[in-house]
Amino acid sequence: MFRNAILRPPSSSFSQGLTTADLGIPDLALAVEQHRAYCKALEQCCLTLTVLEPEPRYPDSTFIEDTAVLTSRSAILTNPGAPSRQGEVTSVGQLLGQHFSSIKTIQPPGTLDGGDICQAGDHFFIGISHRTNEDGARQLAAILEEEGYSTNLIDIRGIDMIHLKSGIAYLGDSRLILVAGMEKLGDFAGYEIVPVEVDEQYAANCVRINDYLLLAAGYPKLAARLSALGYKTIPLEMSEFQKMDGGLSCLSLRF
Ligand code: CIR
Repeated sequence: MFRNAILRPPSSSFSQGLTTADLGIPDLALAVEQHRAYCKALEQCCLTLTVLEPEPRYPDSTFIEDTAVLTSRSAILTNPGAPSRQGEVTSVGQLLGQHFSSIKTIQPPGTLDGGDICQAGDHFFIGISHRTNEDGARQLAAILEEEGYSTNLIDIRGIDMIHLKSGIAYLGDSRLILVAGMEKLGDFAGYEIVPVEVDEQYAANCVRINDYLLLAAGYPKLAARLSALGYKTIPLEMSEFQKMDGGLSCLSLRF
């Protein structure tokens, strides 16, 4: 059960963030509107929100998920793999200090982005990507294992994906969403796989929160499949965040 979320709206420098998407320049006003709708959806999921001030010094700071990994036992502050994003962690760490009695930190030369971490109950899939290096992934695995979780590492450097969670999501009930082709990268035995076709890949980054599932709007095949499985989905417009390589999960830290 999640009770809280931390978010940061996009700032005036949003369009200067990192991106590989060739989808044009984001419209800030529309991004702010989409972010508001996202906040409302989290409230519908019964979360209490802490909305931080926009932070123009860090154009990617709205993608706040990358700054920490939160478990029921501790908060682990990351060291984001993109140098332009490493300063985002300080203010999030200060806030998390008010909520968590145990705060740990990924140390350089380890790098790690929260978007590479997928929790599935008491198990964590940890992506090694162009942002999360092997050192960072192993540091996190050691911290989590000490806390009693199991982990396994999934190397996604060979595929065209920014973060592990661009292609995988845990739905609860031992079910995993997986983009076609990813099943051969890791050991997913024991999970029921809900496959996502490559043309709907962006929608794989969905987020189960309590009784609901947040889903990017505009992906009818996955939406139909999830409704048929009984999930109550909340579709959200994400066009402006998609232009900056961001998905649904990266807009909040949930605990
Ligand atoms: C970046 O490249 O770091 C941002 N423009 C997008 C980060 C997306 N984060 C995520 O999927 N967890």
